Amino acid sequence: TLKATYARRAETATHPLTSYLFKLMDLKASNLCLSADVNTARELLYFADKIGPSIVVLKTHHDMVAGWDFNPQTGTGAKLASLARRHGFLIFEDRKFGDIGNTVEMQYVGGSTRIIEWAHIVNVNMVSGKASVTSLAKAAARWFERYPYEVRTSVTVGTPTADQFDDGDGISSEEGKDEREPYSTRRADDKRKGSIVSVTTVTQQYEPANSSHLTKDMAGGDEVLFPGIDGAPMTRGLLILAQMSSQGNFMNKEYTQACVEAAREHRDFVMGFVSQESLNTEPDDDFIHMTPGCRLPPEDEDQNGTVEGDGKGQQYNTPQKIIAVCGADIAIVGRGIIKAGDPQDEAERYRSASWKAYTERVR
Ligand code: UP6
Repeated sequence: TLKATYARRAETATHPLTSYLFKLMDLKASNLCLSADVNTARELLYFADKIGPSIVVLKTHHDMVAGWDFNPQTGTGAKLASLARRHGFLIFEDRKFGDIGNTVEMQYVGGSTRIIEWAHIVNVNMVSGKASVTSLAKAAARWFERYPYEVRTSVTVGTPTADQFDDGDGISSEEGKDEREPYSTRRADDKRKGSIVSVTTVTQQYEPANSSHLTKDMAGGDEVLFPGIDGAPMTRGLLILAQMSSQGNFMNKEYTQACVEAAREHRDFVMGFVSQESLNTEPDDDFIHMTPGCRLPPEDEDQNGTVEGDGKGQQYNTPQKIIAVCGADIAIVGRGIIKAGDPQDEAERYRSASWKAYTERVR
């Protein structure tokens, strides 16, 4: 796959979000992700807007941001989503989920930030085992099942009549009614009471928490999208953290291989990896790879020279090395851009260096 163009891979990718991302990359001539590691929501939105035109992915660490507005319709997540539509990029929350399956599920869909509502992509630190991947996949599927409809169930208590018998799920229901339920309504103790006689299920359209994630038609389409492309498909994707950039990290070959296996087992949800090189080895592998630990030497130095670490364990490679030599698809750059005198100019310098490395690779 190293020689395949992004345009070609957009046509063949299994995951709709990966396909969309490759399309964006081709259209914007960008394989750059900004790691917007800032302390305030104000700065985050500022960078998303200013650097948006140069990037295809905006990576966030929402838990380092002060002043995050949790309002699902007008808050920081919704604003980011709206900027993503305007400039044409995907939002990647670098949450590195790393707990047991049940916990990561709850962290993904719940809490006050409700990551699943505004982040197209999240990632997992698979140290706890493959179950964390399965659980996130299930959580996303379940979230979509009730989207964009909310099913309200009202339960009547009384003495059951013959035709109101339990159909096996512990709750008797009127025939022909939609029985999908929000997770909160079906409780274990309902089962034990045994006195529920009817369940009226009302399938009702509800205003999605973050309508800016919807495709143009569904959302009413008043925003300017990046010319030539529609809004992102209504789906969610996962990246597995398979290799790290930091010195002395414990992700050895065997561990990385287990990450690849987990990805292959969940092709409908796993888009690819955060890694230091391409991990596509089998003919069926069409995963996307994003690589952090990226920095360019100062403008007046050899652009393919080496770059020093940050003194806190971070190690850096040039876009040339990451994209052309190691075969990653997207270079992730944080401080290289954020801390520059002119971040907008610097983002363009990174975009063009990364794109040049890609064109060399596929040539
Ligand atoms: N990141 C790494 N290395 C990894 C995985 N993730 O650096 O292996 C993340 C960091 C940070 C960004 O959490 O957000 O990528 C890199 O930032 P920098 O470019 O400022 O070093």
